[in-house]
Amino acid sequence: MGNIGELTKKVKRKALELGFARVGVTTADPIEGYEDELCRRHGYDLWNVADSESKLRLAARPREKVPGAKSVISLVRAVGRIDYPDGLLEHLGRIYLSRAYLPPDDTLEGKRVLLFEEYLESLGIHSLYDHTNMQLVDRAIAARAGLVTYGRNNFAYADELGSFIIFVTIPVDVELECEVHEPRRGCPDDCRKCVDACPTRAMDDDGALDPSRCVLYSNFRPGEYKDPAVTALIGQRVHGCDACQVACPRNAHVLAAPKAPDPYLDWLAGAFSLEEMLFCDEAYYEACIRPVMFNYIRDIDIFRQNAAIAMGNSGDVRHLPALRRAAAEGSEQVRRFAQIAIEQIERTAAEL
Ligand code: B12
Ligand code: SF4
Ligand code: SF4
Repeated sequence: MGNIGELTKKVKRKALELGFARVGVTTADPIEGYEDELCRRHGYDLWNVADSESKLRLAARPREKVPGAKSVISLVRAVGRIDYPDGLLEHLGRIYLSRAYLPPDDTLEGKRVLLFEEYLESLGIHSLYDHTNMQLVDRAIAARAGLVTYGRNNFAYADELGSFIIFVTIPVDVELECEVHEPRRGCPDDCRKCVDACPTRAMDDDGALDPSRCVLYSNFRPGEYKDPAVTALIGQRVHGCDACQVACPRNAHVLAAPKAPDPYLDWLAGAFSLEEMLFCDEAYYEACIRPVMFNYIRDIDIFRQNAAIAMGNSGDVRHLPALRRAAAEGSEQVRRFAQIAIEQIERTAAEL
């Protein structure tokens, strides 16, 4: 193994060669202030944050969470320059459509990570990255490595890439040349566009998020835990939400820039429909759901429930025949959500 500076340069160069837009390295020290902030916020009960050993709190202590970790490499994938079809953006967040968040090993994005790890190994650096589970707090690590500043909307922004970036955070067993930067927020003091744009009012005036009100949280929870006060506000979104990023002036140049087509997404835009999702079978799941919604949900019934919720929110009477069929034939939870959607559409129609 060469000297630390040379080794770090090689690692960074390889990351860029493999298509990561930014790369930084920081220490495996705990993230200061993170656990206090987490405990101060509402809505994190799902992660059991009162317990100091909870998954989310441990994720801010790299050395403790990942035995043997000596430095942490922060990799950034830029996903803002993809031409996401409007018909899909109505229903899904960009991070999921990009297929780059927590990518499985047998996908193109997963292979990119594996190639990077193979290279590390060839330099005598062992990757301690967990390919399947949340491991460390991505944004705070990237902020300490000097790659990003925060937005009031909680997002991490990498200057001209905006917030449409996804992190892969790789702890390693070697001391590399580390950078340690103070985290900071890069927003004008008087801007609240993100807070105002949130469809579910999930952030307070200063941007502190209540995750239990965030759209994605509602999307991934099973039916019995979905909060009706939130589902009524999520509109057509079945997997994620970009409203607080799209409203942000720090992203305006990314949204206005030329985009590259993604042929799979163009195909998916023609194949995706809420009705197909409502009756999702194995074949439809494999072609249209798994490739963009593989991250959190393992129970196909939850996708069916999300489709019923979006149909109900649309108020569109054309959905009624499909919903009636689902209310008769679906599982208990699908029947329940289909029935709620039918009543919602009938109410909307009666009010017109
Ligand atoms: C749990 C989780 C969720 C939860 C809770 C989200 C949350 N904000 O806490 C739910 C399910 C709701 C969720 C939703 C989403 N998520 Co999520 N999520 C995570 C996860 C696993 C942990 C986040 C976490 O630590 N939360 C706890 C809070 C306390 O930490 P934090 O969000 O980083 O907040 C810090 C900042 O607010 C910061 N801060 C803000 N201003 C300032 C100012 C100063 C001066 C300082 C010091 C600090 C500071 O302080 C906090 C503590 O450090 C990460 C992946 C990972 N392994 O880290 C992805 C991650 C945060 N999610 C991501 C995304 C894209 C989303 C969604 C957009 C998905 C979607 N399309 O719907 C939404 C966005 C919600 C939002 N506004 O943040 C991306 C964000 C990418 C980016 N550019 O920032 C991440 C990083 C995944 C990834 N690998 O790229 N998510
Ligand atoms: S991702 Fe959507 S629901 Fe979550 S905080 Fe942002 S605007 Fe609100
Ligand atoms: S909308 Fe305004 S306050 Fe919110 S993240 Fe963007 S610049 Fe910051």
